[in-house]
Amino acid sequence: MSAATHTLYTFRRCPYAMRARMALSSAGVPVRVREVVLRDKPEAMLAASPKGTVPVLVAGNGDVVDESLDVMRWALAQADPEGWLSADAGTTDALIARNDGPFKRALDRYKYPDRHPDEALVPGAARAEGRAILADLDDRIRAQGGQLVRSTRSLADIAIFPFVRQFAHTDLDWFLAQDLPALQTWLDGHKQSALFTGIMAKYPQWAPGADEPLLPVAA
Ligand SMILES: N[C@@H](CCC(=O)N[C@@H](CS)C(=O)NCC(=O)O)C(=O)O
Repeated sequence: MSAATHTLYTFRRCPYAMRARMALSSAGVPVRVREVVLRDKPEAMLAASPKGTVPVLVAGNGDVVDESLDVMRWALAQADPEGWLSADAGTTDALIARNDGPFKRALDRYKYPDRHPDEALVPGAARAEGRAILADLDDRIRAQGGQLVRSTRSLADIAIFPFVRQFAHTDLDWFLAQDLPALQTWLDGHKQSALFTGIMAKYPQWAPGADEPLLPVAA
């Protein structure tokens, strides 16, 4: 077994952590996984990154990378076997910014309307806002022949797919009834990919001294 020098604080169901794990797995970077429970964050994680969000990567040289997109880029800078970083950068950045901004905002209000008591939420408005973005993604995937920026997966697909998955699963019957066939096929493909199923392995909560399994490396 290769000695892993890097540590990742992660939470299995967090979409930000998912995209970081997928990039690390694709790059084949040896990383030891520390599964976090968000209401019981380990002191070592907070010492490394006091802002208290996952994912947090602590590199072997002591560098701390605590934004998911930075973790993705850090991983791909070491190895990028599918050329995820070579897809058009302007399109990639714009798609990710819209995902992390307006789409995430709509997702939160659609999935957790009770968490926004100060806002007069119009029923159905958040879902409609999200759907408009999904319709644009559907058009793009059709135009590109399979993925968001080109025919094969790249940084934008991996950064965005965990959020689309969460939106779809909020009411899967509704999602599947929408006329978004290219997006539905795209989502299904990512959900079934070896890359995704590999990084969704379940681990018990980490505590100091506990096992630190290696993140699976994509074949
Ligand atoms: N901008 C951050 C966002 C990460 C984030 O918000 N993660 C959530 C979980 S999905 C979190 O850790 N929230 C802190 C908490 O719930 O205590 C990134 O891209 O890494």
